[in-house]
Amino acid sequence: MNREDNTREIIRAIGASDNFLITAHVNPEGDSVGSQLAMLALLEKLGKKAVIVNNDNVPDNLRFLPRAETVMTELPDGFIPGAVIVLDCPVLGRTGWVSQVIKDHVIINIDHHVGNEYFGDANWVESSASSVGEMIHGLFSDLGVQPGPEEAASMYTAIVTDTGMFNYSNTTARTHIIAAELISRGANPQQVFSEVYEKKTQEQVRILGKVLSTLKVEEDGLVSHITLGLDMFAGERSKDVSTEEFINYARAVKGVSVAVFFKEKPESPGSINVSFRSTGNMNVNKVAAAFGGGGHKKASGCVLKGKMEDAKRLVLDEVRRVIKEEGAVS
Ligand SMILES: [Mn+2]
Repeated sequence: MNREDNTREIIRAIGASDNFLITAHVNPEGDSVGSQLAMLALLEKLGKKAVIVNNDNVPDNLRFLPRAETVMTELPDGFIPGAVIVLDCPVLGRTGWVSQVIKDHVIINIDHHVGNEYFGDANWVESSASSVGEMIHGLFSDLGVQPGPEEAASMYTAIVTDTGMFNYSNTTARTHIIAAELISRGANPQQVFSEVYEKKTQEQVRILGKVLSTLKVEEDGLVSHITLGLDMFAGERSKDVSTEEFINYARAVKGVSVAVFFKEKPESPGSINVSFRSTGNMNVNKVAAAFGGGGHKKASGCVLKGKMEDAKRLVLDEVRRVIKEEGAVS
């Protein structure tokens, strides 16, 4: 199916319901939250009702987004959606507990991950899109709805965060054209940059320091990894620390092809979150998939239950195996 067929299917499915539940993947980041808020506004402009329900809270650095305070982590009492819109999720299970309550509803799946499982009743998967935010921007155009300054800010944030501030290989001329249009509609690049990247808490900077000191580089310089352990939060007043960008430091080491970040956080002890970044030809989606996770060729993640040391051993063994198989170069 081409893009028109896909969006037509989505537009038909949106037209068939009056109230929606919008959800996205666990540990939502800029693209998930930004595209959810833009979708919420779009539905309301179409005269429909919608709520956003996620497995986890909106992270601190995204709470500046207009209406971020309306995002819930529980189903509103007695709420029965006509349809559920799942954004930025390659598999339904990535929505966390939410997957259990939505699985028997009409599902509209909008995503840009390679390997999306087309789990929806209507599916629109565009792996060449930089972000779901970019896709929602297209939906505004297709439906003839003008984004206001609030939605423009949300979609701009989605694009900025998923492209690493227009630096990753998913950044295209089209991405910049859309970003320019969103700025002309009221998105403020200086505000987005400052809120998303420059308001670090002292706890965040101290924990970053501890995490960086764990850096290891192995396999002739091809693999780097860093670790965040529960013990690193000892003595810190706040344990609510955004660690999403820490992996960029491991990724920035010269010569590295694959960077891995192992995290065990106070809110989920016994759960080891693993993030992968690839700078070269290696497909880290394969590594994450071996542990039930997923993502993109160059950015992916998975969760392992158990002890940190066991998770590290299993994951690094798999990284080595995939490197051998694919002949990684940085
Ligand atoms: Mn995304």
